[in-house]
Amino acid sequence: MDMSVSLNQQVRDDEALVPTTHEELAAWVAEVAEMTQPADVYWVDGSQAESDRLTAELVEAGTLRKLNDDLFPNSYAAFSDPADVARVEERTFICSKDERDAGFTNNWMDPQEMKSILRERFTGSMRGRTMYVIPFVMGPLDAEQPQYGVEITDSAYVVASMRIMARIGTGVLRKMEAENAFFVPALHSVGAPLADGEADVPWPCNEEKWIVHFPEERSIWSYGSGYGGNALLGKKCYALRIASVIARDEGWLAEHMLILRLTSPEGRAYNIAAAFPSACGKTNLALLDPTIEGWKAETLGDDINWMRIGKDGELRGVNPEYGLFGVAPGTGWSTNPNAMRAIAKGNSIFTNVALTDDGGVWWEGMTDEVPAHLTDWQGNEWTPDSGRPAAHPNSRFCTPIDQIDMLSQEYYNPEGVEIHAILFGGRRKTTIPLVTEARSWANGVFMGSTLSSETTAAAAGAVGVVRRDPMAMLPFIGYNAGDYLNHWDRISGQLNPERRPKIFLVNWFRRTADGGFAWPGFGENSRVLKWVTERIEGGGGARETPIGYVPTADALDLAGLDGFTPEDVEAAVRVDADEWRTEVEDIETWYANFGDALPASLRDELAGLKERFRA
Ligand code: GTP
Ligand code: SPV
Ligand code: MN
Repeated sequence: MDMSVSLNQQVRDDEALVPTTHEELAAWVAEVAEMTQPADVYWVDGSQAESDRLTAELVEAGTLRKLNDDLFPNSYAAFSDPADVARVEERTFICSKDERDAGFTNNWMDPQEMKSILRERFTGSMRGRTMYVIPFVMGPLDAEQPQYGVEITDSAYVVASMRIMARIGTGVLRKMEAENAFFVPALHSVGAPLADGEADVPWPCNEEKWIVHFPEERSIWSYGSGYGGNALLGKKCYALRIASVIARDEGWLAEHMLILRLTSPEGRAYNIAAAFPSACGKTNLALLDPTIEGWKAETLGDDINWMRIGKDGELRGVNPEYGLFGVAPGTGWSTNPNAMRAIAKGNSIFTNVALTDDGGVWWEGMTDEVPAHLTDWQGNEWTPDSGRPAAHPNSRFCTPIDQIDMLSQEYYNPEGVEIHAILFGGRRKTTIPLVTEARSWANGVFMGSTLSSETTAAAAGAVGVVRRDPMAMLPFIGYNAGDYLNHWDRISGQLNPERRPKIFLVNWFRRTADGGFAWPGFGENSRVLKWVTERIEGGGGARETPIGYVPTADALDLAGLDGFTPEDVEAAVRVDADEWRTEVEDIETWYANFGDALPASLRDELAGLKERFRA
């Protein structure tokens, strides 16, 4: 195919356009260039020199602000369009051929119809911009079956961020070529073409946004947004929505989970995976600073966990990401010193945080002392009595994962680690105890499938509304949610019963009558995890309740936790029958959505729960 004639005059030459021997990739890149009509096509090699050049260009364009090197070396701040600050679930689609395969939790449109809408939007959408081609791999490149992707984007901010979040560049491309491997084509445009001579804005985007997945093709088309999960397509779009479909077909699990290794003073290591909805504490738990004597924590992952069944029937988890895209507000020297140390090493991109007068960044909760003067995320003067947050509630830090001092060496292991416990957790002011151990594996899957949480600023829309969020995957299941629960059920059946992880439900966000948190959280969560490990070993004081086992008042190690008493533990783990009867009704309503697709084991679990509250 000769595309030189149909391409914009400014495309350098055919050489620049096809620097790959991977024929499908070359053809796709040519096809996209023909449709989007960029001024230039550039293949991202992933090098430091290239990154320096791109960030310099972004500074020149006003997209990035270089921070003071003495405070945050080699780091930058970006400020988005105020209407482009979070994932847009209303604009996210799963376009399976059959509507049934998208299920009730997803927006759906016929793939042909969607393609024709998208082709129209993408036609000429990159005019006046450079089209970047980013080869990447999710998970280690030396995995048995590396999970390749190629993102095409017209945003250099996306390139710079993808370089932190995923393994990218020429090394990946060469291996992909050598294997003539399948890759997920992930197409992204901010949807803001530039006319000849038209000046650019710091954060180009389009009012109209489309975040679209074609599960059968395993392809992604994202239009109109430059933000996080909408634009860094290796993350939620690939590693959760598309990967969940691949996982369904291949017999594994792609989950919205952190992975933490906790080692006891006796040297016993436990790998704990935890699924919490967006902005509900994954990164914080993944970087836990234990407050109990002699316990050591190591990070394996903070947002995504791909789990396969090992040769002995054990569940093994791998973090496919390469960086952290963490919620900034609430991340501070007292709550999360490990994250702060990683950030302080630099090489980070901050989005929608506030700027300090000395060229650093700040956000609510970073330091106990609030700066007297800041420039807020929208560029306005800010003082403590401005009456509004300085940083956007969903402002983020994007930082290489290897800057975490507590990163486990096992992070690099392509085989992953055996998972010993799974926690499901949400943000609930009432009803849900601090920690509950499932009565059985099936009861644990029930806990996951009925998980609920108050919505947060991580997605556009109302904040603080309780919704069901199965396995914290509600916005990320790339197929029918009923099939997803059946897939969990099927995987369960393939696990060695002796090696099946124990499952727990946690809630760091329960409130007391006076409105405060019922549990101090953060590093103190190590006390809850200690009890979890004791339960794994068959110990740990526990009391049976209708919903599962909760710690007895004296079973949580409270040594050194001043002012927190066993009575407070009792209040934090209380199961209120009235609250739970309402909860059970709500679960029944939730389950009704699944119709016949609900696994029988979960139906039985609900019946059992209802019965126990009746008794
Ligand atoms: P995503 O990156 O959106 O998936 O979020 P996440 O699940 O990684 O959440 P993160 O750890 O960034 O925490 C989100 C917010 O919850 C931050 O403001 C934290 O300060 C707060 N938070 C995290 N853990 C705790 C806790 O144990 N107790 C309390 N009270 N707040 C917490
Ligand atoms: C989440 O919302 O779960 C995130 C942030 O981790 S984003 O990358 O925007 O999806
Ligand atoms: Mn997340």
